[in-house]
Amino acid sequence: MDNVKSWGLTSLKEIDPEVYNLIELEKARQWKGIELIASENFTSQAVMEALGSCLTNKYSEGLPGARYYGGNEIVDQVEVLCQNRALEAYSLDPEKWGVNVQPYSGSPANFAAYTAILNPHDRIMGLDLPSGGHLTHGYYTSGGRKISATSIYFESLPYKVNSQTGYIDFEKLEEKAMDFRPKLIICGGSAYPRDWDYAKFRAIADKCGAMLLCDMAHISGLVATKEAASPFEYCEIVTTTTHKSLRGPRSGMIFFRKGPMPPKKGQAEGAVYDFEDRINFAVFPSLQGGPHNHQIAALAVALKAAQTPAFKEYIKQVKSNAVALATALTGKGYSLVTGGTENHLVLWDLRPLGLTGNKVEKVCELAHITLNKNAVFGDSSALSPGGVRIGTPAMTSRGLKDADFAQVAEFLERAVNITLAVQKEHGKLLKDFNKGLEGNKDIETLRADVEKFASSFDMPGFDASALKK
Ligand code: DSN
Repeated sequence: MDNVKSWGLTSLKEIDPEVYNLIELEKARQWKGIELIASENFTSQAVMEALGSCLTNKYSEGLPGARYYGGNEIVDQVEVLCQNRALEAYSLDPEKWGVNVQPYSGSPANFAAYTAILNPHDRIMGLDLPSGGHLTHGYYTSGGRKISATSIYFESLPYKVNSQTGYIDFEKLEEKAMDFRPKLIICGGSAYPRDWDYAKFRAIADKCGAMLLCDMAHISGLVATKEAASPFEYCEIVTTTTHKSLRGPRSGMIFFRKGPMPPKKGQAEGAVYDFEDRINFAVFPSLQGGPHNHQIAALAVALKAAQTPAFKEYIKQVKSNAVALATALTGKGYSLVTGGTENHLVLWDLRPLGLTGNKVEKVCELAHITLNKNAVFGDSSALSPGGVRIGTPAMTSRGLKDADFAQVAEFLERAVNITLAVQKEHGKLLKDFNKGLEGNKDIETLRADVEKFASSFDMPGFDASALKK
């Protein structure tokens, strides 16, 4: 057997150069490119230190003070600290709200919340994926194929955005909800560029007798800094990931109401919310095993940072950059869903140009700009959608300001023009189109300009100067 020093105290570079080199390559990719995926961000060195800590070694099934293994006296403190910071970050009264910080990420958090409050085949309504919703809010295809476990285990009926305006169609939602009588309405989405009118959702939920859950994953940094409306005022449950605009590690949280329920007709006097035990039990033992304590510690670090004035400034800049990008793109005559943005993303409708999101995504990728194809309302296929989603959180973390996002819009315009030219010359069929990308000089020039621009900005999380050598 190797001694501990040789297998357990030797650097990654020495032990496994293959993985080490791949990580170095990924660092260079992140540093040299323009990262516009709306759900991504660059987290801090402090968060990464916690993620790479010895906390990964510990099993701790259960909750602080009630674990199934010994040796959790420190891990208990980590989790309680994280819980407290989570409530503080969203200005929640611990008498009225609790939080479970153990979900491994957003999709498990959502499924745990559903498991806690629904029975199999209960009815739910979430924003349709092509309208900007999320898979876990109950997606099935137009052909009826159930894609998400949420639609496999529960009966799901989506609501949509208005096809003219791109805003949530509340009238139709209400009409559908009154017929369908869901037990749960889910608000929140992955590609919705506007703020959420939670009061309207609440009114509809009350009218049809549903609970209201918000998945605030995309905007959790905006909500923490009060730069977006708060779902906590109106929802019974709020779920989130923690690595998007919140800029933490990859993880998830479920917030739930506790204490007395507000009096309501037909409700027993003195009724109290019973989510706490049900949600904790759904997370463990129903769905998960041991919590990822390194993630929980890293999340505590991010939640501390999220309460600083500097983070508030950051989120304001995220929004301002999104407006700058939207203004530049619409100024060039391009079409954005809802005509603009109130949060951290824009949804660019490429159909008026005769392009698909796939092609623009591909050209951008070759030019070292990362964004994703995205359905826009009216699209029938999520696999060949008519738009791209563009987010500002990651590049704002690198210090980009409004004028820099106007420059990003210039790069995007060049990418779109290249896509149009290649499509004109080689045709729409993907295999023909792809031929026009091989050795394309305009893409090479754009890539060089993009890399020069992106690598002039600071890089959080790791020392990019080492990559310059
Ligand atoms: N994959 C995330 C997004 O891009 O929005 C959501 O889970």
